[in-house]
Amino acid sequence: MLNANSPIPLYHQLKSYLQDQILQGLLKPGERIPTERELEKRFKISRTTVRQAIGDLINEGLLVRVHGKGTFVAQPRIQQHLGLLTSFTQDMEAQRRTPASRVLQFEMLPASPQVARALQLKIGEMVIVLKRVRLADGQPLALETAYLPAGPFRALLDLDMSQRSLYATLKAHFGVEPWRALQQIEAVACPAEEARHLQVSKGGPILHIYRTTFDQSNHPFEFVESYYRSDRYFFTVEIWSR
Ligand code: 16G
Repeated sequence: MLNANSPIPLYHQLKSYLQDQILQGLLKPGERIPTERELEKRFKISRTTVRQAIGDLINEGLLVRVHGKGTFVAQPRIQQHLGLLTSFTQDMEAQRRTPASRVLQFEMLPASPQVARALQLKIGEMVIVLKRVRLADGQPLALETAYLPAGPFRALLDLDMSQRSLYATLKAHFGVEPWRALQQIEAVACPAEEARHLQVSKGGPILHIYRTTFDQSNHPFEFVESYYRSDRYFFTVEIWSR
């Protein structure tokens, strides 16, 4: 029950109540929460109060509203540690999710100035372009376009990359392992094509990530431009004082 005499605003009390229900697993991911009318009746509060609490929880990513269907408990986000150089496959397996890829493009093309600079190639030198939708338990999470120098990695094109991890394949076939990477992250409005592949709204928030990965000899072997669903990821980084 909510306490109308408490100095804590009613909307905040309702919000805490719903948060607790989610944290305790009484309301489960994907489950529909009671309607505004039901909450209004059950707690004897105004529609405005209910809307304010639910609106806050939607903004915080704990609830999602599906037009015409209701408001649901959001899926827990993927926790990603930014200090660890791992592959998508490793990340998903560590979280007991099943990774999969849908290959959208896999071919050899001349390097653009941006790709050439990142891979320390000449503009127009051939690179392998591998564009994949990355899924976990069947849900699209990211769209990644990786560029690798065609010189050493041409034989990749003979492999079926919808079933493999790129990093595991590079290690097994070419003896190349990621040693360090430089990553940049920015928030952008999701472009139309990416929105379609990721099943998010066009123009909604999305994380745009660039990664250049270096091998054991500190030579760049991949440049990746990706779009990560900001509603599905939560990044953590540990920082130290000087
Ligand atoms: C990660 C990397 C990507 C790399 C991929 C390989 C980012 C933000 N992340 O998703 O650079 O190509 O792992 O994954 O770029 P895989 O070995 O599962 O194919």
